[in-house]
Amino acid sequence: MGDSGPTYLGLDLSTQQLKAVVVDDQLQVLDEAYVQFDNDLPEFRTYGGVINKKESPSIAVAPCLMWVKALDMLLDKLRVCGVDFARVQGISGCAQQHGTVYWSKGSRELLRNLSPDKFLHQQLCNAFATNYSPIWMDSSTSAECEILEQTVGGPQNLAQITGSKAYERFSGPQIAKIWRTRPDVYANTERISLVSSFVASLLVGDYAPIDYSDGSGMNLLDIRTKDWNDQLLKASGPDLRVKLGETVPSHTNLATISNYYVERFGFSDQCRVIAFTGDNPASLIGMRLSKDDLACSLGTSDTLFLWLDDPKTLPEGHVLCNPIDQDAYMTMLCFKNGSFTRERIRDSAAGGSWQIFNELLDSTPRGNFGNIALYYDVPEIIPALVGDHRFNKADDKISRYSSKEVEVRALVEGQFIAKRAYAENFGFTVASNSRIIATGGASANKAMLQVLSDVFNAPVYTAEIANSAVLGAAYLAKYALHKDKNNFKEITKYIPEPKLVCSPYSDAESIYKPMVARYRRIVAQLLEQNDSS
Ligand code: 5FX
Repeated sequence: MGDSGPTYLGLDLSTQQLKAVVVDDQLQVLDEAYVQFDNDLPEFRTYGGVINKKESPSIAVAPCLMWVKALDMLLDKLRVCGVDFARVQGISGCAQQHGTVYWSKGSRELLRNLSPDKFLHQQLCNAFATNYSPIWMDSSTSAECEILEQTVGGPQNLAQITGSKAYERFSGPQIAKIWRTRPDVYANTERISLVSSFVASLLVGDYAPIDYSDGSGMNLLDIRTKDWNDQLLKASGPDLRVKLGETVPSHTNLATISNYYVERFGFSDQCRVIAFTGDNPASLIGMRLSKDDLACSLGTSDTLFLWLDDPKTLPEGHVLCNPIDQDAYMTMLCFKNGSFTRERIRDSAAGGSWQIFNELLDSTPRGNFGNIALYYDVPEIIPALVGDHRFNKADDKISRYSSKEVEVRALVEGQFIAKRAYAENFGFTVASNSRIIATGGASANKAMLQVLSDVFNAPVYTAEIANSAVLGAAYLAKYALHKDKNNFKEITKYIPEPKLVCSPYSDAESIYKPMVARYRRIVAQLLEQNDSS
């Protein structure tokens, strides 16, 4: 194949940067580049890629023209790296979920007539009905959440239809807020894109459709029929069906790349653009999660990903359409108290040393002498609790443990027992071939992964996939172009398998199964106390 075989380009427009990865036909990474918004585009004055106003901290927006400018810059960076764009057969991408872009009237014509002689941002500076796109960190739409839930008879019904109860960051409430508070912006909007379909639009030179998976993060899409729910559309703004356009499977081969990129960067005029999706569905692809696996990302916040054959309605957590298998689903469970909470206990119990933390962890037996605890620095999403809650063997609530090692194990076991309980609620059970795939910063800590393995009674694997979302986008590009001949497994067969790091001890299930049941009772009690206080 040498230097002349086909390549695929994956993009990821995340909160802080726009990333690119070029892979060869065997999906091995050839080149990578990124544009960091704060440093590379200081004129937009973002902090972490976001603009927050002091006077209204719940509002979080990003300048969409910054994202436009970043695309030209990124392609220029790749060219400087020596990327031969003529070899790129397919491009796909992903983006931070939930953010919305409001194209102004007449913008479709601008997109269709992009001139290769000018930068994109020069040509699209008047293309937006609002220059500031609300993003996933915005939490200013409580009123709209309430309206959407009431429209369909409550949060449970909304979750049943769209896969999630109303969340302030979700696009439906965000669109409804624009309609309610800035009717002129709404009226001047020709098309609403998600951040993902917005980048795809720039590449095809036309409005690109929203894919089912990213569309599941809107509180507007019926995840079973894959069509917009008319009641919810009506509650979010007039003529919204037209403004949102049709929805498509995530692996849809959309169109050839716009002539702008052929002339300006030397892409082939045959290069295909595949639908873009959300960063979380793209991560599921990048991790190559199979049906019986569970992915556990241990970072600032911890996230679990599961493959679901059928959607399940639960009060918390998100069910999204699966980006690879059109008939399947995925679930995403976010836990806010991840590494900061682990670091707090490391600092208080182990003087800030991970090595001492691990020694303390290893010096206590599985089950921690019957002690069980929950630690939440910030209000947790699931369960909705805050503060530290320590219990002894007799289930009495106590204010502290007598030893540091008990405190350390209580933290780690408590975090993983919670994950098992909520994964089980979504139907996860360990099968003989199940793997727990650990990613994120804390997945380098073997002592902690041993506890993860014991709590789930399943082997834990790690994969060196720091950039699972952008890689997932590149894999999606190849998959979409070859799915008629090969399934996803065959297409990704060259990628090294995750490495086995820990296996459960033989007594693990007898210890942790009862602890999961105890955890459920404790949480129910704490929630009940909160309700009555
Ligand atoms: C998921 O629901 C989220 O809000 C975040 O993970 C964003 O997708 C981050 F980009």
